[in-house]
Amino acid sequence: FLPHPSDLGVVLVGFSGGQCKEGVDAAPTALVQAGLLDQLRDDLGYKLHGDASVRNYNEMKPASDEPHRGMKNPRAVSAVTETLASQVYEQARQGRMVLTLGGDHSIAIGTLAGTAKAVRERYNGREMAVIWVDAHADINTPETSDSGNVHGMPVAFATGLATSQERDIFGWLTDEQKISTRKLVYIGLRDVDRGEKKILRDHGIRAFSMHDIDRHGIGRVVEMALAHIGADTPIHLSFDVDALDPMWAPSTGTPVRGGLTLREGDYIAECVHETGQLVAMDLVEVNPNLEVAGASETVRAGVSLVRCALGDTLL
Ligand code: 5AB
Ligand code: MN
Ligand code: MN
Ligand code: MN
Repeated sequence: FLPHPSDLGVVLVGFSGGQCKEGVDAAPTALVQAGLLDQLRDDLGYKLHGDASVRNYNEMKPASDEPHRGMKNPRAVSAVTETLASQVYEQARQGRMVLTLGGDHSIAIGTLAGTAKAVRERYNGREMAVIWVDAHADINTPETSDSGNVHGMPVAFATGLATSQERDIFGWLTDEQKISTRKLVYIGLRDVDRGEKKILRDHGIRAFSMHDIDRHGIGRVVEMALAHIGADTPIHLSFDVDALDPMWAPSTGTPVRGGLTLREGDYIAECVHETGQLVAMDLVEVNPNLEVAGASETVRAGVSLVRCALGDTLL
């Protein structure tokens, strides 16, 4: 029942409305120009599906978009992610692995919704697991968020910890599109807000911080993360490039020092590939307009992470 190994649905999301810095919408074009899709086709042998051009989702602007419960651009982010949910679902439902290139991390509200629903349908109601690799937990509710930026909230909406009655502000999310906090695991955390720490604790969510990686090493941490998920569970990997140390990925909106090395990031991706259970990957938060001197390095790091997750081997 696993995705056909060589079919890949590609979704290119030029969107920056989940946060306040322009430029993260330029990442898909930069990643494509760096040769990512050519490499997936020519080196790794994937057959690519989906729209080959980057869609400018920043154009999806509702007439008025006043903040709601502190959220900025709530209707725009909601409209974009609702569209994305069906795009990703369409690809996943046909048994294709889905690669989404963001854009800021708010887009994961859409990508997770799309794969969660497709996995339930294709695997007899089975719940998928999510590996969230990030410096941040992105599990603020509108009420716990200090910034109002929705890219800090996608996990809260995806798990149903944040809900909404307004259809045009994430009220479209159905139960079959949501994921379980039990099947969620974090790697790389080092900048978690106070309210988020309480949410992680209250719900017993499995999280491996940089401290855990220092203590056990990346090998053991990935082993524990995969053990938590359990074998035979479809995996959605959501990779925020800011999980990497700014030394390797400086061009990102919310960099935090003390992060993963490029090899540790690649290693996580390689191990997820090795499970044979990967059904979708997001690569988000590359912003080529920031720390411009390091932009090509950041893009190259992103290319490397995706290649590793999709089965590139060293030997
Ligand atoms: B990212 C912060 N927790 O909610 C917030 O880059 C940062 O997708 C969120 O991980 C970072 O604004 C969002 C302070
Ligand atoms: Mn982050
Ligand atoms: Mn993130
Ligand atoms: Mn960030």
